[in-house]
Amino acid sequence: MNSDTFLNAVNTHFKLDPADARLLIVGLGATGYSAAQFLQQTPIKFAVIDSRSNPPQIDSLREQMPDVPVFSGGFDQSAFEVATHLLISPGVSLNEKAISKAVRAGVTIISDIDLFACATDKPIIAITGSNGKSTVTTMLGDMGNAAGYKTAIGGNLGTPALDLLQQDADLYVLELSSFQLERTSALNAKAATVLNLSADHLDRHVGMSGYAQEKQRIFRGDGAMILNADDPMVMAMLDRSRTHFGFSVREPADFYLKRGDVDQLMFKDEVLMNADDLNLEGSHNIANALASLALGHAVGMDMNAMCRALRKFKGLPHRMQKVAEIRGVRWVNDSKATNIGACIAALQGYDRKVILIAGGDGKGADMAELKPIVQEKTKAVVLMGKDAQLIDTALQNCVPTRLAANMREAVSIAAGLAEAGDSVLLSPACASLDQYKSYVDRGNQFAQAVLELP
Ligand code: UMA
Ligand code: ADP
Repeated sequence: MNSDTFLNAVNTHFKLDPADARLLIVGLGATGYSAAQFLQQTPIKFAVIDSRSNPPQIDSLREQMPDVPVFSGGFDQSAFEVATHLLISPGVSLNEKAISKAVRAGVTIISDIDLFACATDKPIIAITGSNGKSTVTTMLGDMGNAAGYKTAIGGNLGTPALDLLQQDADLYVLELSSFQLERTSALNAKAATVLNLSADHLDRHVGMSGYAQEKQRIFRGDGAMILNADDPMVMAMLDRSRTHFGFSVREPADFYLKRGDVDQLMFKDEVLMNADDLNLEGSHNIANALASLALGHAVGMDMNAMCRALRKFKGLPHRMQKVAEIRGVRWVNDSKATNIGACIAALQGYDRKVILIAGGDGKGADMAELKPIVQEKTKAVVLMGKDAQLIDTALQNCVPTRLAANMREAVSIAAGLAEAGDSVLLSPACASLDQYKSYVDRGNQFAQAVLELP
């Protein structure tokens, strides 16, 4: 797309005219840096601010864009006062005092996703939900490429959306978090989905309804809606006047799992493939495959090519990943389970007894929701991290619990409890940042502790 078309689009959506606009990028992480690099190629004037004294990209930014004003070490109100538009990184809450004050004074909020949407005329597939986003985004990338589209994948997955514009793609697949969506208004995806809704990030959103409302923003525009027919909160978002497809692992839908001697993935009356041909654990991954097929179908991908890609898909690391089988005990790393919904989905897939390792930062969720499935599927729970005590209280009178100071101790306690035929599952239901650099670090420490067991 040429620069005039982009400038017209931002002017139409956000009254952003380079002649008088002053844009402030709030946050200098991956998102802020990608926005600065993108804006540097346009006539739009901008500055950058970060509350951290040494934000991750400050040296590169100063070196590459010496003329761009950069403020760090706090949200200085004066920087906000001259801004007409704020591009706010997802890690920064809209409730920050300086931001609320600027909004009251009439400043316009935009996101990197808005700039991206204004900068491309290629089709976009947009994916959100409490769980499964990264898996479905990656599946669609593989499917798109198998179906002959040059497909670029990113967003919350890791590569900021604006960086994807450097790739010569003819289809973009974006994973979007509730934080990205709450500050995005110009996206009009050709196909979009909310995969599921369960409690997450309730420390940043106003209850479940606030969280659901942010997720629903993914359906702005007039593209196809792909909805989880098994999730009433998602189905409540359906607009029947639009093209829509449902997916279900429980009952017939546009895309669904037909149970029988051989379970099959179906599109209406057509058999697409056997469920066993997916190399993935758990019925939640069948739901992910069905959602991916529906999204791909909505943008015109060939069904056979999509199924071919699904058969080859091996799953992502730190999601139900088998680490080892030691003396009949299977050790599974599901460190990416950073909320209750993911932990419940993980446990649901088990038909043998599990010793669950959980805990970390619960982000304000009600841990008592874990109680029924923990009672049904686990033998014992080993807890660690900031909210260990809180989860322990929530699981009272359920199964035996033990507290561990760190991963090595958690693994050693679990090894002492497990007998041949059991599984030990790290599926924390919590964020990792209280004790680890990331969920990847947490998963790696788990795998290392398991492999070093005597
Ligand atoms: N921060 C400050 N002050 C600032 C700016 C940020 O303290 O002025 C802190 C934030 O509170 C946060 C951290 O810095 O703890 C990073 O925030 P950021 O907005 O700078 O993050 P980016 O580096 O831009 O990365 C973001 C997404 N991060 C978050 O939403 C926290 C990345 O998702 C995403 O891959 C990237 O944009 C590209 O789109 C990560 C994530 O954890 C994987 N997402 C959450 C999740 O999946 O649960 C939502
Ligand atoms: P996200 O990007 O939404 O965090 P991931 O694909 O990274 O999703 O998976 C995160 C966690 O959720 C993992 O623990 C995974 O096993 C679990 N999970 C994946 N898909 C689903 C689903 N459809 N429903 C519930 N849990 C899921």
